[in-house]
Amino acid sequence: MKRLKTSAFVGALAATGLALSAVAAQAAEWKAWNIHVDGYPNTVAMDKFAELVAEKTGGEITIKNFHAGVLGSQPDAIEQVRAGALEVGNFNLGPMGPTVPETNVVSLPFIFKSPDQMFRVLDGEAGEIIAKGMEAKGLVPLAWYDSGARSFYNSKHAIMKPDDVTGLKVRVMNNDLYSGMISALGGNPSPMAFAEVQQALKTGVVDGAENNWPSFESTGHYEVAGFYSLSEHLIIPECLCVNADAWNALSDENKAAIREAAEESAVLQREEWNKRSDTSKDKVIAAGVQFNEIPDKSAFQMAMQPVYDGYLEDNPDLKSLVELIQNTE
Ligand code: GTR
Repeated sequence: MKRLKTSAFVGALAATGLALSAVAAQAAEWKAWNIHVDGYPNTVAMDKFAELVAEKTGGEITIKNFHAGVLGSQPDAIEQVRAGALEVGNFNLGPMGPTVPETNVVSLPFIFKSPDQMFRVLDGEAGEIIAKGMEAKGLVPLAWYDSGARSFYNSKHAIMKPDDVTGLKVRVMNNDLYSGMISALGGNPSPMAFAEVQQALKTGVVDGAENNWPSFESTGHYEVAGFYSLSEHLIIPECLCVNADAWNALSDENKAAIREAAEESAVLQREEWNKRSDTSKDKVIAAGVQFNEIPDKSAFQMAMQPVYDGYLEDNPDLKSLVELIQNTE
């Protein structure tokens, strides 16, 4: 039997005299976590996602977005979506690494050649392995968002070679791989939540951090860290994820509708991302940030060998996944 949309369903129930309270069980409101502020590509895309989900499920599922990290830090939010306290999250795969070893592969510095190659990887077999790893831990990825490439910035000096990182206190996301990455360059890693970085830069608790252009700009970090050096050492995908139990409880019709909504939101996110990367870069340079390219990144890449060795020692069975990514054109 074809499923009825909510309004028709309510009408049918009323006609048969059933209690309306039974209807409430059919409709669900999902809470969604997002770290970014208004106008950020991911925020725009999540608002679109909410709009499309309501439309495409005929109001059976609605999404309430909580932007700007008001529901807490990213590592906590990942656990909350896994536990079902929240249903949806737009997560960077970086802070997910400690929970889902398969996702950690994307946190190996320089593993991707470009964001385009990253999306080709995600659309192929490696993407399936990563998605399965997430599902096994209670997170279903619906679509992949762009987050460009991350580069180093700091308040002291331009970075041209690994030695320039020596002695710098650098904020990293919560993941031992990133601490290992900074240590391998001779810096002092400081794992910290995103929301705390601005203050830590201001007070000198850290000298620098690393992120893409839009986050460097949207957080105001550029106001206190005036050197941005284009290392592009990490290209990390982000997912629009849903709690596995909430997902599995859906009808096939609603699953298809929500996946379609997620994919459409990802198309919008990637368009917005490209625009915002340019405007953010222009804005911070106009504000006086000294920006430098690093023409030869091979010394940085070579310095990352201990990070790869450590990862493969801990996860010998994921060697083929690393190679699969490295061999993807
Ligand atoms: C941003 C990313 C966020 C968060 C943040 C960070 O680029 O979109 O999800 O991971 O970086 O550095 O904590």
